[in-house]
Amino acid sequence: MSQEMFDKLAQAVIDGESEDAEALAKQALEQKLDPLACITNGLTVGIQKTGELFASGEYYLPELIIGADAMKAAMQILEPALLSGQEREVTGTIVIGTVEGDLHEIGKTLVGTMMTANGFRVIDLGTDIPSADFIDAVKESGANLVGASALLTTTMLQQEKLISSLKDAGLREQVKVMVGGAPVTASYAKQIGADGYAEDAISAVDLAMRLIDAPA
Ligand code: B1M
Repeated sequence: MSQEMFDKLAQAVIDGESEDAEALAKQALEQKLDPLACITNGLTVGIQKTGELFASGEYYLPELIIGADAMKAAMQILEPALLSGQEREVTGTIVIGTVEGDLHEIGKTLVGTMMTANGFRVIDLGTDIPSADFIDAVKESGANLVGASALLTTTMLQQEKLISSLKDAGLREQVKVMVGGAPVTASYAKQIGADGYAEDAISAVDLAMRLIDAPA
């Protein structure tokens, strides 16, 4: 039954049907399906397919936009359910954002939600965030982690810029920097001097725990 729901959620995103996506997300919670599985095995499959159709020229930008809107509509229902089981508190504060020039928010927001669900204090700056804003937020919050998301091959260069800006601001020793996003790899993270790379929201939480030596 869960696979059927995952397929329906994926299709609602591919079709850009926000109302269907929202209604299905509500049904999924009523059926006690795991909200993270609905996001990973349903919505994410749908948005990836949408991206493939865009890349192959079958979909244009409007379809990409309405697909993302449908995904966000369902996430608004599912994400609060991810937070409901929160029990532990860790001593981590993370400033997270999507780097300058990049408007992709869904993955970054999911990472932020999973970090919150696992006891981190999350300061989510949003998208298209210049390095200077990350730095101001680290200074204001005393964060010990910075998370930078990038979805474009052009904007992943901003992750490197952020790391040098943190060095220039004298903050590099204070924070561990983690990077992620579809085009980012572990070797790229190493090359730019990040402390770690995570490929999805669950591994981002594990990585953050390791980086600040929090008990598992
Ligand atoms: Co864009 N887009 N997009 N897009 N878009 C991609 C990235 C693309 C691969 C599509 C394609 O061609 N197949 C392509 C990039 C090509 C490249 O760079 N080589 C692309 C393009 C070209 C563009 C535009 C340039 C299109 C145009 O205007 N002609 C434009 C750029 C705008 C800009 O940013 N300046 C653009 C715009 C958009 C929309 C606005 C329409 C929309 C985003 C809407 C929104 O976010 N509100 C959009 C979408 C939806 C996509 C795809 C289809 C899906 C992205 C997504 O939300 N995935 C994407 C194709 C793809 O990625 N396969 C595509 C779901 C999400 C859960 O996954 O974001 O990967 P993801 O996050 C994951 C992991 O990566 C990881 O954990 C998350 C959860 O598992 N992760 C982290 C992410 N951040 C992390 C941070 C961490 C750790 C892990 O630590 C800090």
